[in-house]
Amino acid sequence: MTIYNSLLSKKQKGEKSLAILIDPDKMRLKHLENIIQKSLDADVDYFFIGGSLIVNDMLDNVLSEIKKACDIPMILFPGNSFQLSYKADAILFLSLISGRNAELLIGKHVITAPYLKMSPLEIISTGYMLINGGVNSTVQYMSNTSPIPNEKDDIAMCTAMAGEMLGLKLMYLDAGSGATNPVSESMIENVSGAVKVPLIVGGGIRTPDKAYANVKAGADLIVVGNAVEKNPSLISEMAQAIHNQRKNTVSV
Ligand code: 1GP
Repeated sequence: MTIYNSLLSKKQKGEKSLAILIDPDKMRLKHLENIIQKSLDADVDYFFIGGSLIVNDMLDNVLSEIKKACDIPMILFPGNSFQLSYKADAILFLSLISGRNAELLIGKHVITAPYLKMSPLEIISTGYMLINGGVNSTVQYMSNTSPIPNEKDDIAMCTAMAGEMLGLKLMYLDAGSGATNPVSESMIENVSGAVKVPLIVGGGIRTPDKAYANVKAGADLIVVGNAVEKNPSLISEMAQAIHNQRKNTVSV
């Protein structure tokens, strides 16, 4: 089964997933081993691999290390069009639909399309929506776009609806890495009610309680980076919060 089809079937069953975000720039291999082991123990569903800048040559190394150690699917979450590798399983083909920078809506896609066409990667078109997380995020600066204000649920809903109508297969609400204010439950509830495609939520999620509140509000997949980078022991608590919701939903 493809990764996308597994996301769809989980959504149908009300099962929720956790992805751990690994930024190859920040990751030392010793630390990576620990994150992989804890992810295996906690039954983490996916690894997202990416960062706004990748300034070293760690991308391929990180992918090889994960592959050697486990079968958890590796999904590229590229901060720019150079962050490509055939070693991953899939790529989020991101269109920054919250912004009005044509390069990030279609321009870079034209440049990377021939490479991706030849690649074995599963390509998952994704409507990427940057939400104001209370700090000037790297994505905001690098993309030269304004995020959607965090209380404007209606703008987020209409943006997601338009993205779905354009054929995008996933929606991603991101408050940006290290956000002080993660995406609100109210926005998650409104956006998840407005579209049928699976909804990813990330940015500034630091506690299992917030992860739990997000899946309750309608998120299908929670992405956590910084918090587990600082404290890998959080992985099991995060997974429990998200997967317990899974059990509760199934047994209803
Ligand atoms: C992925 O940007 C997030 O959506 C990750 O954010 O590093 O703050 O968890 P954190």
